[in-house]
Amino acid sequence: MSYYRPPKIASSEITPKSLYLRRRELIAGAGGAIALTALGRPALAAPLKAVPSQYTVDDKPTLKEAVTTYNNFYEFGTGKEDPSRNAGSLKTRPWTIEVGGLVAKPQVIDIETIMSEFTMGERTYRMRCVEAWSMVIPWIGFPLSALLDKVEPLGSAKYVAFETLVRPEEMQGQAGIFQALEWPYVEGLRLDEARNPLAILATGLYGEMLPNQNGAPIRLVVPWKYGFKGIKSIVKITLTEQEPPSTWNRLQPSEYGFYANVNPAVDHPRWSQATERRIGEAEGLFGGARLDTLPFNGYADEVAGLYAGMDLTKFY
Ligand SMILES: Nc1nc2c(c(=O)[nH]1)N[C@H]1C(S)=C(S)[C@@H](COP(=O)(O)O)O[C@H]1N2
Ligand SMILES: [Mo]
Repeated sequence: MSYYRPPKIASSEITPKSLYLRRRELIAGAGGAIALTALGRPALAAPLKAVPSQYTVDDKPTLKEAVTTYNNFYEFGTGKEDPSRNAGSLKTRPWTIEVGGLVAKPQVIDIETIMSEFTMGERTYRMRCVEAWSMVIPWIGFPLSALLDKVEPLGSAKYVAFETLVRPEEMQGQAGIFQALEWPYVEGLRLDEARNPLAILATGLYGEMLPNQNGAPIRLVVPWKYGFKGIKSIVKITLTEQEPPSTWNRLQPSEYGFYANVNPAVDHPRWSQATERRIGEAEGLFGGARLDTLPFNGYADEVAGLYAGMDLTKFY
């Protein structure tokens, strides 16, 4: 089977290392502090300091209005516009992430510590939902590997498990009789996938704090995988020896794999994955133009090596 080459990351986008390191210092000096309102909650439009990254694609970013109003976040309802209508009730401060399991230094890390300790970078990534629509999102975040380094995974650790908050008082999709999913929403990566430089924890988009509907205050972004792997509003990260459960795989294992790498050669049982609808590229806010879907969502150069032994015509 023949794959065509995805568009390369433009070499003009690659920041010379000296400049990159100098910018890092400038940012570190600025302290990465977030403006807080009188209520002690982060000002919504607070600009985030971020280092431009070489991991940015040339595709035109999707309109911010579409990125923040066409969402999947079932904790706030199953409709695309439910999260932007309903997620305002989520309190994102105080917020901690419990990082533990097979690590030398388990710890509970406060979001403010994360915001100030890690150097944030801006990365414009393609995002391909398993439902065959896609966007291009300028995220702000930092490599997941930096957080893993902090807790020092043990040699026995093979996977990283993630969990979203459970708080039905603030997440209306978790309250009431109809439950779309089993909570908490859970996801996982193999440790070497988690350590790939493309895997980030995002705290912002479009130069601002992450809106609640996009997974505030911190969510996973793994751009070579289907969107459902990008778990939102994370409260727990656990290093494990066994492959951890993931929400959509558990719900329907024949339709949603644990790996879920974007693959135009393997169709969903109910629809083709060969093409996608690029939101914002046709009339109307959510209108989409048909584009060919790329293997690994166009990130094969960076990640294909992780799956050297796998048959890419098969479902994983
Ligand atoms: N906790 C949680 N995380 C989630 C989801 C969800 O329902 N709950 N939906 C996933 C799906 S299917 C997609 S496509 C992306 C959507 O991210 P976005 O709304 O920021 O574009 O979030 C993923 N992360
Ligand atoms: Mo999705």
